[in-house]
Amino acid sequence: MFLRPPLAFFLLCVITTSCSEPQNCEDIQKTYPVIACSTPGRDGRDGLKGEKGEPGQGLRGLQGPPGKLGPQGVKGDTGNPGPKGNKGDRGDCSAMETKLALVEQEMKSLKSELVKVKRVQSFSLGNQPGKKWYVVSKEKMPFSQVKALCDQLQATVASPKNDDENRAIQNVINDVAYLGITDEKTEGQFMYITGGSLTYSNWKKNEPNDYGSNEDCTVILTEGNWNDVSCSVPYKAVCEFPA
Ligand code: MAN
Ligand code: CA
Ligand code: CA
Repeated sequence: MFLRPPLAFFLLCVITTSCSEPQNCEDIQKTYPVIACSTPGRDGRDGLKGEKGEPGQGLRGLQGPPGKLGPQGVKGDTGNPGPKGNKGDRGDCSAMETKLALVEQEMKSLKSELVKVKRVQSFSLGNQPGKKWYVVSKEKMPFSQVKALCDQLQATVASPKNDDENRAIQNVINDVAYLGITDEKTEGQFMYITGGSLTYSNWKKNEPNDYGSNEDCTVILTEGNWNDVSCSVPYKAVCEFPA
């Protein structure tokens, strides 16, 4: 069956316009009256990307294995000290106490022995209570040895500070003996070897004379007066002990 051309054209237009925009169709119709209304247009450009969709409704997968151990962290600050502990038990001190009592008894006995020994010694040396006392050596020796000897006895080389002390020394010596007085530091300036300038002297007439420019030590003569002598010549030692 063949439709007549004007009817066929009309039907074609009706079919094509029903599935496309009327404006486009009219435009195309104006330019291409037959072809334009019967051919679909080309696809347009892709639109902008849509927003992310909601998570799916499917089942959640199983939890994976734990990850690797991380690196060690930085050491923290020192904590506060803990509370003080309770006092411990009293140990067994009985053995120690017995020993202590024994030591105390021995100390008491030694002290009374020492009192006796000191009394005998004082009597034999002719010591006077409250006064310095002196011990004389048997041997003669240079001044350096005299100092060492008195040091060893925890004493000093005798240094009379007044007539009374000078006489006490004179009374114990039976020969010339060194005193703890020299001018080794500054020639002509006699001083105590323990320090300080002389506060008392008993020089023999015309002494000190620094004979041979080599006399820096002092001796006490048996008469009780003093002479400056060479420190290397041997004389007796007199050591002095406090009262
Ligand atoms: C004489 C005097 C003293 C001197 C001695 C030295 O006795 O000159 O001053 O110290 O000789 O041996
Ligand atoms: Ca001198
Ligand atoms: Ca002299």
